[in-house]
Amino acid sequence: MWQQQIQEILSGNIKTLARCISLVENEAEGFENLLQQLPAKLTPVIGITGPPGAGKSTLVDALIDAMIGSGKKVGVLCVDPSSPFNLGALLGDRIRMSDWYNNENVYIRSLATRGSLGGLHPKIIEISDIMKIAGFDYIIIETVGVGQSEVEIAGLADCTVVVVVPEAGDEVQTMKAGLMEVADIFVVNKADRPEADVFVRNLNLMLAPAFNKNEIIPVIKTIAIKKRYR
Ligand SMILES: Nc1nc2c(ncn2[C@@H]2O[C@H](COP(=O)(O)OP(=O)(O)OP(=O)(O)O)[C@@H](O)[C@H]2O)c(=O)[nH]1
Ligand SMILES: [Mg+2]
Repeated sequence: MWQQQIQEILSGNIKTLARCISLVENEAEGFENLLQQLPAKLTPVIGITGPPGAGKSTLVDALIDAMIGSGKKVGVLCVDPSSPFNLGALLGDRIRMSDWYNNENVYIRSLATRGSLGGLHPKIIEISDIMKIAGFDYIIIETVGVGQSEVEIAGLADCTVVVVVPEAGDEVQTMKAGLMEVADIFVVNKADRPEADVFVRNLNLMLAPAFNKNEIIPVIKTIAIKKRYR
């Protein structure tokens, strides 16, 4: 049992991939058996997190564009907070990313958080393990950085990108501590805002203590909506 499905996923069968993800998502009968038989693959996972509305989905959209533009295949997991508060945003994601649904080099899958407030889907690790065998060059996981989710995503991702937006004055100081700690790369999105340069400078100052650990955390300005960075 499951060897046929696994072979199909390995050969890029998206329907079987989708069906097996649902099986695990719903913890349906046999899901543990399937997971036990999955071969291990090291497909790189990029985690995209940050406060609500920072432009994560817009950035993911731009990333997909760049990746498939260079001939890559990409799988995306969006973790939708099930709170009704975020329902509008969920719809927004669907609309923005809908362009990709018919592209054979892109697979986008939304997962509910199942009410675990701010958490990821309880089976996110297992679901990304299935995604890893499906022949993608990259896997992107988008999640809102609330609750403990950014810590969870950092544990799962090979590279964690924290997306923030420029705010006036000392707003950098009030950034959620968890977000500061998990970032491998900071993206200051909405750099079309006039506060962007000051914000980037303050962020770099705030990150300076981390240089003691010999790690430099890049800060990249983007205008995701225009697919631009500098
Ligand atoms: N001005 C400006 N607006 C942007 C930029 N990038 C995204 N936006 C807008 O910001 C809003 C939120 O963008 P999303 O991509 O949905 O943000 P998100 O972080 O995915 O939001 P959630 O998933 O709800 O947390 C949308 O109205 C975007 O059009 C940008 O570079 N500049
Ligand atoms: Mg989003």
